[in-house]
Amino acid sequence: MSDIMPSLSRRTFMKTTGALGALAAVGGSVAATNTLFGAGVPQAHAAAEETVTWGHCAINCPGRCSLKFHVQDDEVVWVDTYTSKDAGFDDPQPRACLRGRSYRRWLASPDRINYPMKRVGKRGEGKYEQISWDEAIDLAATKLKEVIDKYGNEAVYVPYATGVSATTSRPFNRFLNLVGGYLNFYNSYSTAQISCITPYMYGSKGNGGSSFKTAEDAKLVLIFGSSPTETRQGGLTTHYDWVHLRERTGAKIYMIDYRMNDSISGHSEQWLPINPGTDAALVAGIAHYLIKNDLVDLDFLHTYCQGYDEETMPEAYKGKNLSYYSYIMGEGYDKVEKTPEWAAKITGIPAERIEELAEEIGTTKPLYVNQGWGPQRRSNGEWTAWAIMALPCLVGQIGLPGTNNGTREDRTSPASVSMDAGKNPVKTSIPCFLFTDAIDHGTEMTAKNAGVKNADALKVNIKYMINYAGNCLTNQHSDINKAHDVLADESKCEFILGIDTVMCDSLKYSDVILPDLFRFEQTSQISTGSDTGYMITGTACTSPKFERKTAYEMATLMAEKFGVADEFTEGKTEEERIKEQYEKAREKSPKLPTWDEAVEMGVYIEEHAPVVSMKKFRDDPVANKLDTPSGKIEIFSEKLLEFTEGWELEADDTLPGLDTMPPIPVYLPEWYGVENTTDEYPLALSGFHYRGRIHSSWGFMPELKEVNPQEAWINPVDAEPRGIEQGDTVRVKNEFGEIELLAKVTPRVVPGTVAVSQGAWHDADMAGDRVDKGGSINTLTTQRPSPLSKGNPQHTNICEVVKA
Ligand SMILES: Nc1nc2c(c(=O)[nH]1)N[C@H]1C(S)=C(S)[C@@H](COP(=O)(O)OP(=O)(O)OC[C@H]3O[C@@H](n4cnc5c(=O)[nH]c(N)nc54)[C@H](O)[C@@H]3O)O[C@H]1N2
Ligand SMILES: Nc1nc2c(c(=O)[nH]1)N[C@H]1C(S)=C(S)[C@@H](COP(=O)(O)OP(=O)(O)OC[C@H]3O[C@@H](n4cnc5c(=O)[nH]c(N)nc54)[C@H](O)[C@@H]3O)O[C@H]1N2
Ligand SMILES: [Mo]
Repeated sequence: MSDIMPSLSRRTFMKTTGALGALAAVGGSVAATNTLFGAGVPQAHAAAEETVTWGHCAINCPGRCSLKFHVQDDEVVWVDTYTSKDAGFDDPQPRACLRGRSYRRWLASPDRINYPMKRVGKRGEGKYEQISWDEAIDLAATKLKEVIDKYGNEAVYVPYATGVSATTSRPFNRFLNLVGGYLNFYNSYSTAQISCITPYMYGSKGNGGSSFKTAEDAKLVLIFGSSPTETRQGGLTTHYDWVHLRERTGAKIYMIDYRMNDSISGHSEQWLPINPGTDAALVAGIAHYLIKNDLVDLDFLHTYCQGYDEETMPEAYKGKNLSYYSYIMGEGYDKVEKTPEWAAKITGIPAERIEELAEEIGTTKPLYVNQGWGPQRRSNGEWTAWAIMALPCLVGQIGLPGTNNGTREDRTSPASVSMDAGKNPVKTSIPCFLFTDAIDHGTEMTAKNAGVKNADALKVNIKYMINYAGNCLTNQHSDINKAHDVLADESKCEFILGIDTVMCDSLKYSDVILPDLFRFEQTSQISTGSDTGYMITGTACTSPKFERKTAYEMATLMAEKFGVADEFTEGKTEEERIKEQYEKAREKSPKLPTWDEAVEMGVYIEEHAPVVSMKKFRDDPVANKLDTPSGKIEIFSEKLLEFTEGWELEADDTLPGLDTMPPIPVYLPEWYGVENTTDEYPLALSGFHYRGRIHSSWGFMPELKEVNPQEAWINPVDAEPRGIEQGDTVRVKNEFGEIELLAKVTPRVVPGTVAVSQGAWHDADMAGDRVDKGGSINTLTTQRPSPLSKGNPQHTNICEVVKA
């Protein structure tokens, strides 16, 4: 570009063609004047100055990239992003992806929510009528008072929701904390299983992974279930680090995935196809080969780890064949030797290939083992994640340059301080995935059967919810048909307040809806990053349109009704709060620019040194003990055994022959997994996060849907006997429901498994046949949680596929 137009920057181009640019923006009025140039041009538009404000994506994407809003006459006329004009060509650039650049379509969409509304149809029907702000807040506050008086604050809940990320994104929690609090949740839908298991193994100190930059020093890179090209999009996220890694490393790379994901397309030799949910079996088969061929690093295992063999078992468990070695060699637990042949049957990877890989793993150093969160968002996810983390331990590839501890890569961001949401007087907490149970039969939920924390049991069912920026009531939760039945029953949850920008499926269950402004329609700040960190400071691109308000204003109005507005605001506007928080961040990190500079530059970039996880522990395991009970890496966890004692599990949650959850990283066959398909539902069905959306966000936009159709990936081996061809409309069904979408017949998915991206907009006649024409995989997922973390096992399903 600079070679062709050396002196004409985009900005000068806009200035010199100002009148023409304005004409394009007001096509209708131009036509009416019947002349393109001269006196006919509407005066106001011809004179319109373009202003540019910075903003950022606030959706739950690791990118949260920079956006530039070009505004004329208080209307956004186009959106672009940080470019090489804002930096040098070689500098890192947090550019937005196509979704971010399409924001103008969303912010000015005919589907945008403009007014407060109240429900006039049944829950889930989506029928609403406009009401005033006064009436809306009055309804929401009156009902909240009633619920608190009748049931107590534990009946109030703010469900998991990730549509807004910024330093002031929890105003409703702050408000509720001032009026007695609400039922807490723990876990996330993103990482319930891996976040639960990792502290048992590494403690909290060994938790983080090594950065991708570190992997540049590796000779072998193994990535289990991660696709940075799809889930780390944007100019300066891990996708960028991934591309660099590819260019710079001399390492061999393998990606282990049940589908050939976009990160390896064009590099098919790097794809190691595996049956979903069976990674722990692959690791066990590799471990067997390593043991048989003296390739394990016994020095490392004996110095740094507990539970590998008898020698490193805790005293009370010696002599019982409970070590990892016993499990692998067929002496403990199930008494089955985990040979590569055994693993081959389960994983679908030939035994010779497993042996070759094991040989490479045993002889190539440094080894960088990394996992995404796909393998753990499953019914056996805690043990799968643990097994993958055990792999680098077996060969001592932890804490050294070029290695990783088997968790996801490190990400660093500039210092930031979030709004103080206050203290919640209610301490009881539930796993976020179990909120529909807590609505339906909360009082039956206990610590032992449902992971209730800080109380033995729930005292009341959930009766009131504030659903702010989330589609997790139905679309992003599981078993949409069951969720619908629970939510549609007004005697269960008595009131739902919904705050969003479009009518997503979950919002249709709201009794009152409030119209929100995007973060780029108000002052906002966010810190994020990957190997490089960045911070974006944005200001309102236009004045608020229609009757939309900020969430901070909405929470203030609710606080007024309860007489706690002064305590809520402390006399501060949201912008004043953001500035105050920013000054605190600058105290932590004095190199941050001043507020005014931050606003002016919009994007602040901070380079970080590569991180080698657990380096200190590797250097000196005595001085830098881990905070596990043994101070070491625990491949056998006594703490897990104790914690789960007396838990009530459904029978097949346990490994055959064990009456508790295994305290070592074994392979557990999944319920609803490849080993548990049925005659009726003979195929496994697994999800993934799609490049076309962030979850359900952007999922309604026709232009993006056209580029990124909703498809069921099916191998030709499975398609052919079903008479299914590329592009056919198919139905995917199981005991929970039925969806309709297009077939993508492709060898990029393993035989026996169907892949459907998560996040499509649910679209079914809920009073009729309930067939979901939107193709949302959550019509087919179960609400049964994974056993230990009580997390969402949304990638573990079985199905049948037929031509529609
Ligand atoms: N474009 C886009 N980006 C996103 C998101 C989005 O919706 N769209 N969501 C964001 C959010 S909130 C999150 S939490 C992250 C999610 O990030 P991840 O959880 O890492 O993403 P997934 O796509 O669920 O899984 C990653 C890969 O694992 C594979 N996989 C699934 N099951 C298995 C298995 O059993 N074994 C193996 N080996 N592989 C398996 C999938 O095919 C996929 O390629 O992404 C973030 N980024
Ligand atoms: N089957 C299956 N289900 C999954 C997953 C999976 O892998 N498989 N992944 C899970 C994961 S990891 C996650 S994080 C969850 C995510 O689930 P959600 O947190 O529900 O994420 P989104 O679907 O993006 O919904 C965000 C909502 O916020 C709204 N929104 C966007 N901007 C604004 C704003 O400025 N203000 C307001 N008020 N609203 C706004 C959007 O319109 C949208 O309705 O989904 C989970 N669900
Ligand atoms: Mo997530």
